[in-house]
Amino acid sequence: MNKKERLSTDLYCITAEKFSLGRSNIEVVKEMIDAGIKIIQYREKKKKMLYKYQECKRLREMTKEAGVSFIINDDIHLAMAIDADGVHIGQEDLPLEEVRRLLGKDKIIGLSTHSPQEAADAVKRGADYIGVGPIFKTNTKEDVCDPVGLEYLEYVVENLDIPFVAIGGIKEHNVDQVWKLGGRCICMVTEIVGAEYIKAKIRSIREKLN
Ligand code: TZP
Ligand code: MG
Repeated sequence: MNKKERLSTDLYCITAEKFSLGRSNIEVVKEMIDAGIKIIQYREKKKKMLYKYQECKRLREMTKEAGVSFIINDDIHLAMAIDADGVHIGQEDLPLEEVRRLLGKDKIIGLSTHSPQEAADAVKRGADYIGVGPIFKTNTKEDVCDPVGLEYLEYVVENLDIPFVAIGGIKEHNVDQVWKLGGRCICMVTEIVGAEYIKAKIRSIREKLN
């Protein structure tokens, strides 16, 4: 599968152990894989590097075996060390060009964007996909900016030809608003990792998309 094919999937999941109701990332990712999720990002801001490395080694094995793309948030070294499929960076991380130089052309690089200007810039600089958000208000991310709203998503759908992931405050009850506008890859963090039954939650969200 090429990069574009790997990015054309309905749900993009992100780990957040703090919201996972006492379950480990290993347990949560296993549920996601069992539910048929095809792309998972490891995002843990507060853990020590050695811990993250060991956890990601295991997650890399699990995702590889299942044919699931595994993306690391922010940390290029960690991504390289475990041979992740790619990284997701923000506007204030290492510049995309440097990340590309370090990871090579075959790895997936995602960049968070919050405006048409940032999105156009991401396309020009060779991002493989962009994050579009936060669509709605969210408390999951620290120092998050104000919601960009559905207007920005609509702009991306209508004007850009790049895979994108809609993120931020998306829940089962409002996912139809995002889907209706053409958000074809959707990320929900707490709605999924914080669900009592993750597989049932994913099934139920998917029913809303059909
Ligand atoms: N980037 C933009 S919003 C966000 C990230 C990582 C957090 C989204 O979390 P939730 O729980 O789906 O609102
Ligand atoms: Mg970041």
